[in-house]
Amino acid sequence: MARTSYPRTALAVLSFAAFIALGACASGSESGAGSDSTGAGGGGDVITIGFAQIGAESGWRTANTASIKEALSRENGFDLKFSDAQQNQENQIQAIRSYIAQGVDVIAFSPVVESGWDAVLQEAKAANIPVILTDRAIDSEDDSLYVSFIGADFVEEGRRAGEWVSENLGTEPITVVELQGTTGSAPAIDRQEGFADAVAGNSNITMVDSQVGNFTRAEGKTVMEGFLQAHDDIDVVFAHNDDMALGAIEAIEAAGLTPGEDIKLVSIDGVKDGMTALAEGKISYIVECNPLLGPDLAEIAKKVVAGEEVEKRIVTKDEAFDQEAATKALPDRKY
Ligand code: GYE
Repeated sequence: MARTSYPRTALAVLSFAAFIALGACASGSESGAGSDSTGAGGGGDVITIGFAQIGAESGWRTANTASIKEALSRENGFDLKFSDAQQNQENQIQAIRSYIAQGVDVIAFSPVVESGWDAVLQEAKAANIPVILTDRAIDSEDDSLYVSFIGADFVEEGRRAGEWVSENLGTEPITVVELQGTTGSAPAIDRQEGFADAVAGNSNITMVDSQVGNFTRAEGKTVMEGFLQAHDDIDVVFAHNDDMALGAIEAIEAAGLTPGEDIKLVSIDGVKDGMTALAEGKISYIVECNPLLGPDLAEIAKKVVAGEEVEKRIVTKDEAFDQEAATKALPDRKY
């Protein structure tokens, strides 16, 4: 696999150019919704990093943003420029373009969807700005467009959820509905694939419906209301994240049914609200997805700027929880 490193001298020149550029347009404007910056940066040992976040769609994302802001702090040697794309790819592309124009040292982002990044990442490459992917992958033929990708194995997460359903609930005939994450996003595509793979060999399991809930609680609720109207025999909900499962719980309760008894739920993430619902027996099983990617990102960014080789792929480790394990883990849960 190709490894890309950016020599220290090239980056020093780049930082200097950025410093000049920033000086030339002191009032500088930043595009993209919700942008903020922690300082001028560009000179000395401070690493200027532009982070184009997806949005604030879930508890997972909130924890992820907090981790990134904490790790890429002034005290840790970073000048962070942060933007929130509100789940819109165009906003994210604009934010990345503005980081290129500002001549930041490093660009990092979580791609909202997998495809459509080649053009803007070619521009970053032409400007000699290394790009680090966090959380979600891109679908591109050209893996020289980024230096490293830090995130979980989403296919494996889906598979673990599917295996649990198959072994624990698929011992008798059951119907399953699926709440999908954002269309075209890596976690939605991969978790669907992993789950489908794991239950494929179990003839007791019938997938009766699968719709997009966009990783939000509100849409999870709306989609579940539709499922309940369309099907009167749902046994299990597989939600691609906790927030959609929590929305589905609201819909199930509003319909006079008991989550965990009449309809069982399985989800992915392991955020506090999800783990609480699991401890209460409303959700039956959660596969964890760790959102605390800030420290890994800080380490990789420092290495890249120092011209050191970095791992092309860093896979984060996930656990899985049932009711008992969630009850035990909750008091020390960081997010
Ligand atoms: O599972 C979901 C969030 O990309 C892993 O995005 C992330 C997913 C996470 O909105 O809650």
